[in-house]
Amino acid sequence: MTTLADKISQLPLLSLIHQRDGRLTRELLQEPGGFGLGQVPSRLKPDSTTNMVCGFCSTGCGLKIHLREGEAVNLSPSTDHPVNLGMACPKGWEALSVLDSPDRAATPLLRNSRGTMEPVSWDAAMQEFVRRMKAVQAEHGPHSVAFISTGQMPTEEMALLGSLAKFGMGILHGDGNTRQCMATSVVAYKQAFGFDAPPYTYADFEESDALIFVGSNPCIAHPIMWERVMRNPHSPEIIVIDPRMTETAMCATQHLAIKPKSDQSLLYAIARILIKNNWLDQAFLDASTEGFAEFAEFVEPFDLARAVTDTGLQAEQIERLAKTIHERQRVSFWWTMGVNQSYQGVRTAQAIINLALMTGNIGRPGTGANSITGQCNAMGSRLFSNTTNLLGGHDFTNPAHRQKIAGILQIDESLIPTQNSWAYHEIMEGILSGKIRALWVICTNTAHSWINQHVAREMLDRLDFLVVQDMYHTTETAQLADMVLPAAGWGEKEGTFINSERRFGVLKKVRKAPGQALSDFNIFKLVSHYWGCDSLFDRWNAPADVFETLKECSKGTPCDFTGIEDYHAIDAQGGIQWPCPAGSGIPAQERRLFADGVFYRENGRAKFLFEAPRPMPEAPTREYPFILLTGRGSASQWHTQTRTSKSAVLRKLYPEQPFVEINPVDARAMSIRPNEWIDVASQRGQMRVMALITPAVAAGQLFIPMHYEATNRLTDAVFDPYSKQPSYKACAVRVLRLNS
Ligand SMILES: Nc1nc2c(c(=O)[nH]1)N[C@H]1C(S)=C(S)[C@@H](COP(=O)(O)OP(=O)(O)OC[C@H]3O[C@@H](n4cnc5c(=O)[nH]c(N)nc54)[C@H](O)[C@@H]3O)O[C@H]1N2
Ligand SMILES: Nc1nc2c(c(=O)[nH]1)N[C@H]1C(S)=C(S)[C@@H](COP(=O)(O)OP(=O)(O)OC[C@H]3O[C@@H](n4cnc5c(=O)[nH]c(N)nc54)[C@H](O)[C@@H]3O)O[C@H]1N2
Ligand code: SF4
Ligand SMILES: [Mo]
Repeated sequence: MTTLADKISQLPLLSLIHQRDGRLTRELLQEPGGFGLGQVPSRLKPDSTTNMVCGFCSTGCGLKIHLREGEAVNLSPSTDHPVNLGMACPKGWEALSVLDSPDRAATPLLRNSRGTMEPVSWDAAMQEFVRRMKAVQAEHGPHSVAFISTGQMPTEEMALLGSLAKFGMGILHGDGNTRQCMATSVVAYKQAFGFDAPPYTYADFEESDALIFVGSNPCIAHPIMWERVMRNPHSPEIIVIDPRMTETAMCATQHLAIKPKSDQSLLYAIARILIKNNWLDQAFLDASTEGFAEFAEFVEPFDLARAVTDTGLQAEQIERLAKTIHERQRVSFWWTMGVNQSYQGVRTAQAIINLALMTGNIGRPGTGANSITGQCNAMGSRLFSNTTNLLGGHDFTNPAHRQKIAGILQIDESLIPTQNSWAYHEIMEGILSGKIRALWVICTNTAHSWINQHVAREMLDRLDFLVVQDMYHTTETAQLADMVLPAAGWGEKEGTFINSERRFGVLKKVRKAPGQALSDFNIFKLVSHYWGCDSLFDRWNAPADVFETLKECSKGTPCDFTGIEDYHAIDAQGGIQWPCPAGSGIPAQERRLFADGVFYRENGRAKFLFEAPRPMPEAPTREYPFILLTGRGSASQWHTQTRTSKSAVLRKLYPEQPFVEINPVDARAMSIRPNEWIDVASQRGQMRVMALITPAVAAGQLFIPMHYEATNRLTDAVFDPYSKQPSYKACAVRVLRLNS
């Protein structure tokens, strides 16, 4: 039998590209930066090193790439990079090895009439792509085609995709996997501060004398941020608010193992204690905030007794935390997915922000209401992907903003949609209702990571045309696709990422992409060419050109980076944080926001926002008595594992079999033995897992990492009403023993 790999190897490499008008397509097959497939990058000397940022998590560690004849052969963490100071986690160390894998997508693939995937030329793929997308639009209207993008591509690629889709292809609905991750923080910050602006710098990890982590497990998810905490010389209190005894909680001085989704009750009770004792920064409240009196009135009923009932904590634990916040001089609050991925995530995040505001813990070293981002370029996606907002944090519904962006891009203003896109779940539901008929999925793995997979798969199956653009042709989503477009990955292309502390870092091409895989940038350029809208993007021949345009878009906004000259300037500085307006001189290496107490809202004040907590949408019942928590399982696994499972080193560092953490009390009650295979079932699906008996999870709760394909068969598709972020972290499940 001829395998797909055989067929790919039989394809002549470049001759399959039909030179429609010669010049353009040939150029697109040359990677930006002046070197083509198989050639050595001209400006990198052989047998030298070069620096770039890591492409996994949002920490943005600097990696020194060792080159032989211009090709990366090894890497080590950069010792002079301000983020990681010579450290890297296992994923960073293995970043190059995951690129070499037999399942890399090396040529476009098209599903044939027998239902199997056939390698085809770029020309055939592009013609088919355009023919079918346009046919869907002709039959069902322009908005029946949608796209889903990512927080893991360079900013310039996201901006090109968002602009191509929305200004060139007439697509209205496009969202990113950042909806699964960051949407809550975006909305929380916008409402409270007036702009999506995480205020901190990593030096704050070292300068705090109390760090409070809410729903955040940096030991596993952000190991190098955690290393920065470990360097803190101030004997800080480390407080972890997490239902589980996580690796981070084990290192904490206070662990508040709250009942899942009771954070608001706890945070409001703490606010009430601070108010009752007058442990407030009145001067800051008067000068820089709005709505405190209403907030003080609102928290009145959230007394200690109520908090004890709601959270399952002891009164002394809650009082001790309030006292710590009062007594310590530099208190920083950090939150991640335990807050964001909730049906009431926005108000929970704002309950954290409120504590920082009322105690004046913002704008000073070692303080802040700090959302930690997730993916390497989550921040780039939040500001420049043209999905939830118009390039540079602008608003699609604002005529002045549309005019500004149209002017900068030199395009007709009427090409810019005047409405916002549907959110991810609305796009998915649109498939179910027949309004969305074709979907283009770029750099994300919907058929594993989206909530409630049973329904998600059904939705993807209904599409007339599903295109997946990925590094690997084996992802769960690629296997459902009608067409796979082979993409270059980290290390095989250029651009910039923005990390969690708003720092731009540079990505470089130090490896050839396999076969005919192209950078996403060049795939988007090819699409624009075949679609017939390439004149819109005439000025964008390489990522650096987009960077220049985005700079202009950012002018006058809070994320203004007009002062960053080019990629070389970013490199020379070890990354540059926004804001960095032109004329501001060479920026300091570590900068935080709001040092002047002025926020981005019109009146310059931060706003207190609050709302009564709501009951868990799917509370445990007699039939489904456990609460299932999901999240990151180990520092060596990345999400849906398309990348990390390709490294033999990383594979040794994590349990290959899906497992569930279960408390010894529950295990004993059901006579479950260690490592026994059991089934965990929710109302929506079932999953076979190995029992890991551990007191790290409380009785009545279970934890399953998100890295296994079946985890999201269990989760419940409910969403925060403001951010529309999925509530991945809590649903009701039961345990079934196999042989009982
Ligand atoms: N190794 C590794 N690192 C990663 C990633 C990865 O896949 N692997 N992914 C990256 C990405 S995109 C992201 S978004 C981040 C995520 O980083 P984190 O948010 O730190 O990781 P999670 O494990 O998803 O969730 C954090 C914690 O929330 C807790 N939690 C659940 N429910 C509640 C609740 O109701 N209240 C509170 N207070 N806590 C709760 C869980 O027990 C869990 O320990 O990690 C990034 N880093
Ligand atoms: N149950 C549960 N589910 C969750 C979560 C949870 O905590 N619990 N967390 C959610 C969160 S926070 C997140 S961020 C999502 C992550 O979910 P996904 O985004 O689906 O996860 P990844 O595995 O990172 O998928 C990225 C895909 O892009 C491909 N890729 C990598 N680099 C490139 C590139 O440069 N170009 C192209 N075209 N493709 C590339 C990879 O091969 C991979 O298939 O999962 C969410 N799902
Ligand atoms: S901590 Fe994050 S950015 Fe740093 S090496 Fe690990 S995955 Fe890469
Ligand atoms: Mo994420």
